[in-house]
Amino acid sequence: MTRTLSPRLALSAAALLLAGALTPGFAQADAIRVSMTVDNSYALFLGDLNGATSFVGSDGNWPTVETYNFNLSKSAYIYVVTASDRSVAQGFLGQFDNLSTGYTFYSQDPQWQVMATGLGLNAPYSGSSADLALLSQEIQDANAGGNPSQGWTGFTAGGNNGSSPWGSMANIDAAAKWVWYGGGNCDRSNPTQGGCDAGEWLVFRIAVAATPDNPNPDTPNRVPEPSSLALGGLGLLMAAMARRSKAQDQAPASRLKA
Ligand SMILES: [Ca+2]
Ligand SMILES: [Ca+2]
Repeated sequence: MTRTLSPRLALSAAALLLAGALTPGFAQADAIRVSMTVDNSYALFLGDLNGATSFVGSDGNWPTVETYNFNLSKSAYIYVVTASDRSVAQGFLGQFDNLSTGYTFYSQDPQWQVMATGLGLNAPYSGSSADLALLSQEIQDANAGGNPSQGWTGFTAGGNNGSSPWGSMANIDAAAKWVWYGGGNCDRSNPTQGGCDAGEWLVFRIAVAATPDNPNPDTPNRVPEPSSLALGGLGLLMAAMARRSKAQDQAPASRLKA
């Protein structure tokens, strides 16, 4: 005896699946909280392997830490566009908490990649279609091994949160380190110190599905490691960013130039 699903029942099941997948906060998307700052400025985007699809926020004041919350699927990427003033110091400092799994990682975790566009000023710092297109084009160029950094490469870690000239940044663990790209005329051993141009603007990125054993899950030779997702992401669709909490922390009492 054979049984077939009635057309009506099949349609209902499909509709339910679709509704679940499209609902923000869908149970399998992970809630991520990011607290970060950049010396001197950044824009935070979400996207996939081949481009940026949504703008989260930006800031150009290094003494403040900004906190953002959003839900991400396993296939998502976080992109951080950065630029400096080529003066005193430069760096990206951040803490990323997966509120769904309790996993925390920092700006210096090895799953991060960085690339230098060499385009200079006018980095994409908004959610305009032109900025999303520009960033996506540079991402695709880097995916193909282009740009001054010859594709995505490694960053160089500098001092911990609390180190000079910045001092301690609120809402970020002391274990987090300032990082930058050791390109251009920067000190290769510690590009966060001394004003320099690493081939800006730069783009940092991390795959939600990245793990310490498999930092680049979408590269052709990947070996899937589904058991220990760095962000623990299990969602099917990016549920997009939710809100930027204005928990902008106070600047240190003495505002050093950096
Ligand atoms: Ca800031
Ligand atoms: Ca600077």
